[in-house]
Amino acid sequence: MEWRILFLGPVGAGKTQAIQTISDIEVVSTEERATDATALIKENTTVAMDMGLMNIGDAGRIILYGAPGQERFDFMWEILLDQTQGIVILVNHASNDSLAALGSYITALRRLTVGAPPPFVVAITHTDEGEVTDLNEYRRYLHTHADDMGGSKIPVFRTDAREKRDIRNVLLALTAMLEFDERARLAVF
Ligand SMILES: Nc1nc2c(ncn2[C@@H]2O[C@H](COP(=O)(O)OP(=O)(O)OP(=O)(O)O)[C@@H](O)[C@H]2O)c(=O)[nH]1
Ligand SMILES: [Mg+2]
Repeated sequence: MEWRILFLGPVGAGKTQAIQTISDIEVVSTEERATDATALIKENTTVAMDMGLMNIGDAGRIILYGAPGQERFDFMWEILLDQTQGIVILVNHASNDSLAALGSYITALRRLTVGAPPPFVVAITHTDEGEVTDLNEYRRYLHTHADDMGGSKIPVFRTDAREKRDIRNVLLALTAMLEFDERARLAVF
């Protein structure tokens, strides 16, 4: 089985890092030196996409795509969404607008996908840096703002994008969801 999964989320959430952490091949990245507001967050930013690969079991593999976080490259989100069956929304818990950021990606998914949005999970990063909170804040938000997409049943994980085990858990949960999603199983690219 081969799955194609897209990491979406704001600048600095850890999309590129997550793929670098878990990929079994050398990651293809399109990083450029950041300018303007992004430069305050980190040195480099993705301008087109990242691509990696994770082997699962004997026969399976996941092709991993990372989107750019900057909205001026959001045309890439649509292109990448067309190529992928499942989505991980990464949210930087340490930013002061993490719930709004989650909301904007929920809105983007609604806008950019035809019919029901593809299965997705939410991975909260940088929890070691932000204030200690329980993840129910995010679950409540999804319950209220994404009821049409599964709401409070959408899995929310505490994830450090630098930790292999964390990323693996997130991806295995998402592939389990894809197994049950007829559209995902039948997708041909
Ligand atoms: N402390 C801490 N650092 C993290 C965590 N997750 C990711 N990081 C770090 O945060 C930074 C995230 O950078 P990237 O992976 O480039 O972020 P990105 O989402 O690809 O950002 P753009 O490509 O600019 O949209 C990296 O330095 C990671 O090592 C976490 O849970 N805790
Ligand atoms: Mg990146």
